[in-house]
Amino acid sequence: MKKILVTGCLGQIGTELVTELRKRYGKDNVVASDIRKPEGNAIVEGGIFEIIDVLDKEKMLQVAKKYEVDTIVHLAALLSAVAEAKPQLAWNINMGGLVNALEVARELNCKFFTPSSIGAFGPDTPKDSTPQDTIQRPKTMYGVTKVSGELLCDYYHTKFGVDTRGVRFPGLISYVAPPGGGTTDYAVDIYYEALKNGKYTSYIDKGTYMDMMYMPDAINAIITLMEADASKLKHRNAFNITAMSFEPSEIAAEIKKHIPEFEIEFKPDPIRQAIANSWPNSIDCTCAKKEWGFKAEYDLAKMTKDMLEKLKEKEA
Ligand code: VAH
Repeated sequence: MKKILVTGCLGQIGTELVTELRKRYGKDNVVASDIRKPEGNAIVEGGIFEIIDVLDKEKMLQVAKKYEVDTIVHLAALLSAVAEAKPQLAWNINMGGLVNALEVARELNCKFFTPSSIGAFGPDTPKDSTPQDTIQRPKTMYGVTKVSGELLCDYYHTKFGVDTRGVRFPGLISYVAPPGGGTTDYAVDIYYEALKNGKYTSYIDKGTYMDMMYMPDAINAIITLMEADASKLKHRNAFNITAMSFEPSEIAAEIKKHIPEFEIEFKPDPIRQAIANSWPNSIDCTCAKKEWGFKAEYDLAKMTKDMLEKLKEKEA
C-alpha cells in the first residue's frame, strides 16, 4: 500500500484507521473521504479529505484518479440495527457502494479491503468455534449484505484479478468515535455509562455471548492483512478474526474491578436481542493466524483498563 483512499472515514473504524494510516504511510498518502465534511473534525483537518457519496461512482473514480491511489479501503456501510430498521436503504448503500468501489478498484488496478462481520453468520451456523468455511444463512439484511459482499469480492478477484481482501469483524470497541447503529454497541456504551452514572441498562440480555475486539487490534489487523504476501492467502476475503468472547455480565464484572459501585441491569431490546441470538458465541480464527499472522493484543481485562483510563482523560 502506498496511496490509500478510505471511504466512510468518519465512522467508528474509519476515524482510527485514517489516523493510524497517516502515521504509518504519511498524511499526504492517505485520502480520507465521507459523505459529509464536518467543520473542525480532526480527520477532516488532519490531512487530505474529499466528500464522496459511495453511490456516486464517477466522483469516487475522479478522486481515486486525482490522487493516483493504489489501495481502496471501503468502510462506508449501514450497521446491523440500522440496517434492520431500513433494509432497502441498507441494501442500496451497502451493495451499491461496494460495487462502485470494486469497479473503481478494477478500473485503476487498486488493492481492495472491505470488512465483513460475524453478522454474516445466521442461526444455522455452528455457534461455538464457528469455522472459517461453514453455513452462512443470516436472517438480517446486514448479514445478507455481508455475505453478498464476501461473494462479490471473491468474484472480483477470480473474474477480474482485483486483489480483494477482508475480515469478518466481531463487535469493535473504541473510545475515539462512538459506534453507529450496531448490535454490539452495548459493549461501548457500558464504559461511558459506568463512568458517567455508575450503572448501565443493557439492551442485550445476560448470557448472550458475542465475539469482540478492541479497536487497536482491529486497525492492526487491517494493515497486517493488506501488507501480507498475497500468495499465502487461501481465504483472501472474510477471514474470521476475534480477540475475545463475552456476555454482558462478564464485561460488567471487569468494570466493577475498577468501579466497585458499578451496577448493570438488563432490559433486552427485542430487535437487537434477536440479531445477537442469531450470531455465533465464538468464532475460530485459525486461518487468519496461519495465512497472515493475525494476533490480538487486548483481552477483556487489558481493554477495560485502557478504555476507562482513556475515557477519563477524554471526558475530563
Ligand atoms: C454491528 N458493530 O453491531 C457491528 C458489527 C459484529 C457487529 O458488525 O452491526
